Amino acid sequence: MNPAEQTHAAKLIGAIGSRAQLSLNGKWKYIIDGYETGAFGFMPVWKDAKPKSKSDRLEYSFDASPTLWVPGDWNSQDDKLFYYEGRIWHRRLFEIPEEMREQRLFLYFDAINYKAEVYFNNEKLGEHEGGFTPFNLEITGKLRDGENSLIVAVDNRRRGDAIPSNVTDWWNYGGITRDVRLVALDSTFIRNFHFQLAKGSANHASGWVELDGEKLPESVEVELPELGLKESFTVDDTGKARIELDLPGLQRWSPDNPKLYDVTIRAGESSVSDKIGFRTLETRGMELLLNGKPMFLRGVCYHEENAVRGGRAWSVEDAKRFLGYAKELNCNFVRLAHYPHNENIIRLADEWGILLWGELPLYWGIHWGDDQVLENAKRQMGEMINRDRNRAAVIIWSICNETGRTEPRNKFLKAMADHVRSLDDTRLVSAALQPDKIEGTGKKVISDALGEQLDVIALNQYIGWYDGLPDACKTSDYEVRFDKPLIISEFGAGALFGFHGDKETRWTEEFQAWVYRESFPMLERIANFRGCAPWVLVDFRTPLRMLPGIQDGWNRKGLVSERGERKQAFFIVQEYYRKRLE
Ligand code: GCB
Repeated sequence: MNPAEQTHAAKLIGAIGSRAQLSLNGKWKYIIDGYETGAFGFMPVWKDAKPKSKSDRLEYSFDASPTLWVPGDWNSQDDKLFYYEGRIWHRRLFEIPEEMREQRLFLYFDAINYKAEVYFNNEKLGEHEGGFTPFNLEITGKLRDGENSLIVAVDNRRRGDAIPSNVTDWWNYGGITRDVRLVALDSTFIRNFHFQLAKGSANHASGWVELDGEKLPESVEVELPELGLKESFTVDDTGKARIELDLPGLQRWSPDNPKLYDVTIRAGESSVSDKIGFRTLETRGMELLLNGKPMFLRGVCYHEENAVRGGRAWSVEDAKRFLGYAKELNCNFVRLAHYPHNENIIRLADEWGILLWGELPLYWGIHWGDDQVLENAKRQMGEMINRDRNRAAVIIWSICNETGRTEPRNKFLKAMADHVRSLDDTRLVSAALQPDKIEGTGKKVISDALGEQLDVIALNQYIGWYDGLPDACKTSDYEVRFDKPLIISEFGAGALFGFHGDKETRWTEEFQAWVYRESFPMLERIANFRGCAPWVLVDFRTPLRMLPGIQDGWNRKGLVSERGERKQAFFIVQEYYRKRLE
């Protein structure tokens, strides 16, 4: 089996939550491999050998090693791993239930940051690069009776040619940060499917079903019981079927009515079910249209972190807590910054009616000229899209954040925009850009050539924080040189919760509130302004922010502190969005 092929995005198993599975979450043994020798040196950890006699020399032992919880980053689980960047070997032993043994079996990892090498029963299965997207590896025919051994080497060292690159303004949490599943499937199974309203149509769905297996049935059946629909579609000899289906009487999904339909797809003996919402999405000039109606995005940015507990967020409970804050703010939109977030939050947004922006960590200093980096970016993008392609909540795929304007970057990002559209033409493509100043005036223009490739222009802007004092908002104006909608994808200021003073004093809640008060009227003057997302919902950990007594390792631009306390600015944003609802 070719490992590169196995980790290819197109081969991802979709609707993973509804497949027959055994969770491999729980306590995993771990061995720190500080000099990265566990795969080849005198300490071949991957072999998980046991001493055969008392004179045997073995210089490691998983059995005697401590444990980490999976899912979970290592940094927040053990003080001595807090700053660790390197390789850690993880091991889980498990038995395979009798009823699964005759099926095709896959290991499915929701995410591992950053690089993973997977060994099963002492054989290397494959590798995966990219810390925030899922991948799966087949283990059919490799089972042992009794205990099976799954060993994963996780390496979170930063690299210039990785995605993201060396420097980010967030914590580089390492580990098996999301669920691990053993998935049992039929010999021919439905690997993935796309089923959404066709671009430009209010009630006609189109898409595809992709089968995997040697014996292909002649057709697949798609059923939506609530609409009384059941239809068959022909399977071609590559195992793909095209779906075209009218949905009469459809209630379209929207934040006000997040209606999801049960959809079942059958292929021979195999079937898969999902809950799917259907909505249209388009732009017309400066307008952003959901189900044909202009909309304004009342958003907020969120890092995938449970600051209150410490560490990466991953669970349904985490998602409820943080989308709960967003709801309280009167949001209808969340920018999931700066990388693909876990599937739980995306599915909850589908249920709760919150629109989402999904993003790839093409952030700051990427090696744009490197073809392998482009391949890596395309694969990670494919993995995110293949996981989320049926989620009505997701409306935007963002291809980068604050990237310097060079020719190689423009070429790379044009290739990314084309790639996204080739995988999914039902959503909008955006990117967080930065403005240009016109010297001697308060005017700033958004003229980045990348704007040509985007459906929605997005701008990170910090007047009042990095750029002058909040008063500057009164005399500053933005002009968007594209006839397209604009989202302010970041704005805000830092404040330490509970630190009070006059509004001129940096880091006070009053200063932060002042920035928001001044920002909204300025943003309202921009003709294309169709939404905004304050930076950021909750204070988050980052090694870039070390100011003692104020930051202490936290970016303080949260509207909510790391202990869940709401700052003054929270209520200003909440009130602005309440008025926007009227
Ligand atoms: C930005 C970045 C974001 C940072 C933020 C800040 O422009 O996109 O990742 O955390 O500014 O706080 O400066």
